[in-house]
Amino acid sequence: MNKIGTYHDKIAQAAKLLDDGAHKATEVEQFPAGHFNLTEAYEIQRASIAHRIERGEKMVGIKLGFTSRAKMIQMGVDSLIWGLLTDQMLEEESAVVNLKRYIHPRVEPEVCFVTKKTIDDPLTALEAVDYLEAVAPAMEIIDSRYRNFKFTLEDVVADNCSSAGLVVGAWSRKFDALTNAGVRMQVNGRNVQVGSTAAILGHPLRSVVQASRLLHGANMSLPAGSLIMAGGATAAEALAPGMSVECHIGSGDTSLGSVMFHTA
Ligand code: OOG
Ligand code: MG
Repeated sequence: MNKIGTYHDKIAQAAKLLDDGAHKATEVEQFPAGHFNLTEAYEIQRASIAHRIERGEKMVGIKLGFTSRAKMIQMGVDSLIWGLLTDQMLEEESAVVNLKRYIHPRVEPEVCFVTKKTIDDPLTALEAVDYLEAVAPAMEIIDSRYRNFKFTLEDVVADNCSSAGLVVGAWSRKFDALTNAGVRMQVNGRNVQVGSTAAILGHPLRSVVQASRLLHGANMSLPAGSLIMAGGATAAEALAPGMSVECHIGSGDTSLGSVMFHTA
């Protein structure tokens, strides 16, 4: 087999393995150290998403990962990463999330934006708001396909940054409410994670700036009406059946509101 054939096989095989893991909710082994580099990891990610699209899933946006120190420390990875979101990942707000379709899910408090114009050029922080339709409190359900949720930077990128589910609360245009707002995630009424929106790159709008740069660098454009998940503000918490999970962002008049779901 020629060299190019071998290279493409490596990407295709890893993508198939990870997509199978995600599709069937089964763990996969971490790849041997150095099996692929970061550029190849993003190729594997895109090839695995192609399998989802073939099954009829629709792209709905992008997510950023490791935009906060809390997340970097929890997972031992210290570079910003990004992945793609499909409609199959959307879980209904205030409804019951069936954990059977996940492997070992965790939840983290986030902020979600929806765009109103195509993003295909790098944006500054000042420009970013012009490209956004609204913002909402959100939670991401991450579910690494790797055994014991253990991975390297390359592994997690190939695995579409552990993307698995997301729950989005009520939309508003309260972009001002995002400056150093308190973030509280509760399980069955008890605080399990507390933090601030400032933990997300200093301000969640910076995630939009980073997203625009990453998209531009990858020669991709993000259509109007797409979601951008800004990244976890705190460490993630393991999910189990019988939980009511709620996330509050801000308080009083400047509150962005809250978002919740139950597990079964
Ligand atoms: C990787 C995904 C990171 C975030 O918000 O930082 C992420 C993981 O922790 O498994 O989604
Ligand atoms: Mg996340």
